[in-house]
Amino acid sequence: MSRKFPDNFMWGGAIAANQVEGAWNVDGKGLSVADMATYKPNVDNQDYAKHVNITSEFIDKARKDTSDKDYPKRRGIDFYHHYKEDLALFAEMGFKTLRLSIAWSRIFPTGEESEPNELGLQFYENVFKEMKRLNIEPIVTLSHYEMPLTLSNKYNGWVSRTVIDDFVRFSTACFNRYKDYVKYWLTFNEIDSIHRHPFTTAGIVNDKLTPGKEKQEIYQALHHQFVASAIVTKLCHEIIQGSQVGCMITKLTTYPLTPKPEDVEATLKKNLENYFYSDVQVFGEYPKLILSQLERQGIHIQMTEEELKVLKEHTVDFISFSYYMSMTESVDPDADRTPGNTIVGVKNPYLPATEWGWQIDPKGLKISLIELYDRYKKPLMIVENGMGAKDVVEDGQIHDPYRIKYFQEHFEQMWEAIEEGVDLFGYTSWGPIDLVSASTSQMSKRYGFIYVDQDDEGNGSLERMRKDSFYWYKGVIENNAID
Ligand code: BGP
Repeated sequence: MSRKFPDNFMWGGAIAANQVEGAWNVDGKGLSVADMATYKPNVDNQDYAKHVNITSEFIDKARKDTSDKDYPKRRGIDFYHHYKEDLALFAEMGFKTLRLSIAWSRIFPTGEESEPNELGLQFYENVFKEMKRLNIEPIVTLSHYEMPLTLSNKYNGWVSRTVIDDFVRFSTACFNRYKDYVKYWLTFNEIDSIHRHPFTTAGIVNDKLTPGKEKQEIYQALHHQFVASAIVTKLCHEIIQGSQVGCMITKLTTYPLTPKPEDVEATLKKNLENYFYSDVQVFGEYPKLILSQLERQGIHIQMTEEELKVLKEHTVDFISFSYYMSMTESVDPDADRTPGNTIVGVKNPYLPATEWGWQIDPKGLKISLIELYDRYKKPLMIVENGMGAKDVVEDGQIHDPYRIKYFQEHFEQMWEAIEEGVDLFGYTSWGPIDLVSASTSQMSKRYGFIYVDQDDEGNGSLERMRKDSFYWYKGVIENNAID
């Protein structure tokens, strides 16, 4: 049976500047937190705790490595110089859209300049022009796990309100320059992940937080991001006619491990927390239960009347999210807890997992779509989904049936959700071309339909090769249907 997707369904892929571009010090680019956080594969950042709690000492060490000329391919697959080739491959697969991000530190190297860096602006303009020529609609994330390192050093990133103005200046420069090319914008990638890795998401250095006030300051930083997001949503609508702005959250649909009421209650609380981030951006206000929960923990976010007004008046047009796995909750302290990325949850006995412990749950995607649509009644877009796996090259070919199976099963659930009435207008797989993993900096954790010849240490020819899944995805897009 062939299952058709709606006409004009936006099929494509998603990448992030700091995971593909490389060229970290080219054409005036400043250092960004991403250049520090996961600066070298298989070294310090293998330790989750270090990844999450970045210290000043860690940054100093990373900064020294940054000046190491022997590490030219650092952080990426040199998309900066290969973008035409890569876009051509995406076009060959029939991509209708590509989600990509702009490196803030290419446009404002320290974040504090009054004028943008022309060479940085030009790079993305070239990319968008090429995409236009290939009929690939861009979806642009303004902040995907990075910001200028200077802002992190000086202000401890988003902890300071000052950064809102810097972000608004950066976003305005982007809107003005790219208004003829970009209609779809996302403000912050996985805004909820500030608690999981505050450095990459918000430039927060652990030892610069005030002792005893760590949580308070992280929530304050999050509030500043919410406000910045609302302000730039307003500006985007004003500057770019017909523009559409979305929020972007990590969808972590959570199931109770058992029907025991205590497990169900714990799950309910988890899900309230999960919805908090999109609630603020879609409904324009903080959920009362979350505020009360924070108050009970002694956390008082400072918010002005004016900020609350901006939040209320400038909500998003659509909801986008990443979906890699579902979560399971239990009050039993002995329940089996599996590490997955920087998220630790209870192991669901019904689900298989990837090599990195991420539990694969296609049905969870359908559940997520239904939950989100029922709650918000706004168009949805899946902007990240995929499976990290180790691929093997045999006689110049890459057979990846596991990846095809993963996507096929997720697409079936998307189709069912649409059939049941969910307004899902697009899908971008994560990492349509192999790129550097955010949590591990490994190259060998591959997501792509396109293989890139580069190992964990940055060695390799950077040659691009089509995997079996490349032809499979091309077929899906061509038919706008799955078999
Ligand atoms: C998301 C991030 C992406 C991406 C993805 C896969 O949370 O938005 O940047 O990296 O996870 O994660 P990883 O690269 O750690 O496998």
